[in-house]
Amino acid sequence: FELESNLRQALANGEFEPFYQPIMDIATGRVHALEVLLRWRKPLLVGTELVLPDDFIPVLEENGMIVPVGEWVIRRACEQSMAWQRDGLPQVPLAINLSARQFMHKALVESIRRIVEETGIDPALVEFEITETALMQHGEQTLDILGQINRMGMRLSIDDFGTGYSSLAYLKRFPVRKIKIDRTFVRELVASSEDRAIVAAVMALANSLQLQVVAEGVETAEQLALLRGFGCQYVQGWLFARALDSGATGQLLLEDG
Ligand code: G
Ligand code: G
Ligand code: G
Ligand code: MN
Ligand code: NA
Repeated sequence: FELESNLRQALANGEFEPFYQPIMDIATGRVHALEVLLRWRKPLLVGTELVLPDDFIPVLEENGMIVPVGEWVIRRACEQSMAWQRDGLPQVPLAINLSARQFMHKALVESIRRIVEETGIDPALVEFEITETALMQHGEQTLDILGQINRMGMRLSIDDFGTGYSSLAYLKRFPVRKIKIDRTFVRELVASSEDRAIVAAVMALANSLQLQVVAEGVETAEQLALLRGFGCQYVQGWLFARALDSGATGQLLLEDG
């Protein structure tokens, strides 16, 4: 209960803060996109503590606050992207996570439309990441909402791919551009021939469905080399950068341009 009321205050007091983790293009070595990863700068008696999503997103999903907080994240990240644009930094798409609960909320599409109008962001610079499990949960309604988002010019990715159970027939019906191979398959890539077989199979599937692939959780040069060999185009992980605050991200974009 205390956590819940702290989270309500956090939204009201502006304690949430988007961080940004680069998704790299293997071929060019440049930043391909930025995944938006929420942090909570929780005030302590002295100073603040940076709280990671696993410690508060599940609570927000449970009590429904993920709807207003999620809307705030989209708006804040789009405003930040416009600020970088005004500073003359290279334009890269934002990849924003959406929870299943945000999908069940009727106003999602309308609030996204309003944020696009009010911030002036180019919809082509916004992608949404939805987990495989969330996609499978709501069937036709999800398909309808994804279609509306797609018609606004925004792209969709499947997050944590391989950890849920997706029907391949379904995958074909969703207006999805990218899949993100879950980091659990990348972690043991060097040691595990099974994980290498899984990643190779996902790459083959992605190629035949003309989907782009991002590998998550890349921590070593050996993992990167294997992924490159499998034909993976995009990579994300601590080998390149952690999630950074907006200042450090701006600096990264400056060096990247
Ligand atoms: O860095 P990491 O600990 O940031 O994030 C853990 C998980 O929290 C992510 O995989 C993602 O699923 C979830 N998450 C992070 N930021 C957001 C957000 O802004 N909205 C939603 N819905 N989920 C997020
Ligand atoms: O939405 P999603 O669950 O995919 O969010 C990405 C999560 O993975 C975030 O919690 C982020 O901090 C984390 N992450 C990013 N890069 C790495 C990495 O190289 N290794 C590990 N273990 N986690 C990572
Ligand atoms: O330093 P920062 O507050 O961004 O890190 C957030 C959390 O993500 C840390 O608690 C840590 O567990 C994890 N993390 C971030 N970067 C790395 C990294 O390069 N290596 C490891 N092992 N963990 C990291
Ligand atoms: Mn994600
Ligand atoms: Na993921």
